[in-house]
Amino acid sequence: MNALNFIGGVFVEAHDGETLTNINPATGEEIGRIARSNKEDVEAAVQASRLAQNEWSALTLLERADWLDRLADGLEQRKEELAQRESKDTGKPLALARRVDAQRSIDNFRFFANFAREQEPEVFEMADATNVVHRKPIGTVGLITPWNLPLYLLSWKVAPALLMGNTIVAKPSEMTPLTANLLCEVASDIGLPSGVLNVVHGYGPEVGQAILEHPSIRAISFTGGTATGRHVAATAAPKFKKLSLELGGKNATIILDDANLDAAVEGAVRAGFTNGGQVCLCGSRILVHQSIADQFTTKLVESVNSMMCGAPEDASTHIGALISMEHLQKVESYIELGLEEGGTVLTGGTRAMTGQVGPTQDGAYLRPTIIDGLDPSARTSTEEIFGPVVTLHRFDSDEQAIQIANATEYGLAGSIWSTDTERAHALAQKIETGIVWVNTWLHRDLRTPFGGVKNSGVGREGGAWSLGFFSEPLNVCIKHD
Ligand code: TXE
Repeated sequence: MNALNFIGGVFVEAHDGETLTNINPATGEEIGRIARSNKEDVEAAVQASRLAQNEWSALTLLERADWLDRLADGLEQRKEELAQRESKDTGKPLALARRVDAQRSIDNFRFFANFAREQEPEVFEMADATNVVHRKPIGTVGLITPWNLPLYLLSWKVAPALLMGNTIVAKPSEMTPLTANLLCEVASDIGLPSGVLNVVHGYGPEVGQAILEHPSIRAISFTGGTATGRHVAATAAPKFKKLSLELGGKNATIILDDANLDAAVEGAVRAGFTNGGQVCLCGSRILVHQSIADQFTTKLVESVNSMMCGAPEDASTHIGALISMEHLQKVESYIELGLEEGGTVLTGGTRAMTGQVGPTQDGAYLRPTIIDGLDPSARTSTEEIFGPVVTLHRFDSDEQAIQIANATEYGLAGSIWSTDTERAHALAQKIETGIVWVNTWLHRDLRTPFGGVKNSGVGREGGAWSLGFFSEPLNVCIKHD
């Protein structure tokens, strides 16, 4: 299955006819070829978007909301194919691709369509004047997205960007192109006006960089690694482009002394190992109160040992393949580092699938891993690993838990487990982060702000925050006669 560019409503090869290989990380097999684009392709996409801009932004908010519903309907009809493509592209369990990636991609379009219908005019009355705020389109916006939740994260940006009257030049990760193209196929089938949505594939430094630099692209919404995010900001900021950066995380799962132990273990495992730990929101550091640490650790190891590491299409698989062999090696290097820094591997750390003795030759498999005994300031405890690896830390007081939670350069998410929700809510406000879940994890109300602080990014998306980012407010103040 190849991935061509989608420009001006048609699927086309890259300008230079170049392609790159798409690998299924669960088998090591080539899935197909991907258009390897460059700035010529970005230029063509921008031109197509500009031709479509006036007609698209002339529609009303409600007319564009209807288009979002049509996109959701089209994805719904192809939901199983969406999940299959996502699982093949990423190596993630098919069941997870169905439950999370496919469902949330559809929900993203439906949510913003309905959210638009709830919007009230923004009018501010003065004694002698009326102020009316108009939310105008930015124009052509650039969307650059990563490989861990490919269409889930791309649709999270496409939906509000289209809703607010913008046209799009999007670049998915070069490792996961397939579901972006499924969205384009749906767009084509429903007759979305040509040039409104354009997708160009290829390497970040070649295509992504061209998007960052293009003078007609006036806003960039980026999700990816902090290092790349730093480069994105450095390139786009001097050009005064609007920027939304959703970057890495090293989130703390904090288990207080009064937590419901079974619920906390289940929550910590979900937060730590969902999608093989390849979610920026994952709870990759587990902080547990000294008084319950031994009991908790025993249950945690038992629960992690029961996780099935296996082929994505196997219904019993909890942990599929990681995104690539290179990424697997990066994750393994952190396990090595953890041992060098004085940690102890309580379970995992091997390449075998469940029930298998030797390493799995062709797939990027790694058993879920717990490293105990590390100093909270160790590199393994503070740098983003982005794999099925958690570090375990003990604390004696709430204050110490907060101190450890805040002791990284990141600040994206986290969770607190306690039977006293008031105590947990008060503690949550002391964590330097963007989102804290209490007695749950990844429980999402799409109206709420999503994003982080420090090296986890700049800005928020979600509900009104997305409508705000993807529009330029114009205030008209009318003096009463
Ligand atoms: O991200 P990248 P990758 C973290 C995680 C992971 C690391 C790298 O730690 O190990 O980031 O992952 C495009 N100009 N997260 O390689 O490199 C690139 O092609 C413009 C956290 O996926 O940031 C891709 O489309 N664009 C993250 C997108 O940026 C460039 C989820 C993200 O790639 C570019 C994924 C450039 N110079 C990884 N270089 C999260 N917050 O969820 C690359 N790109």
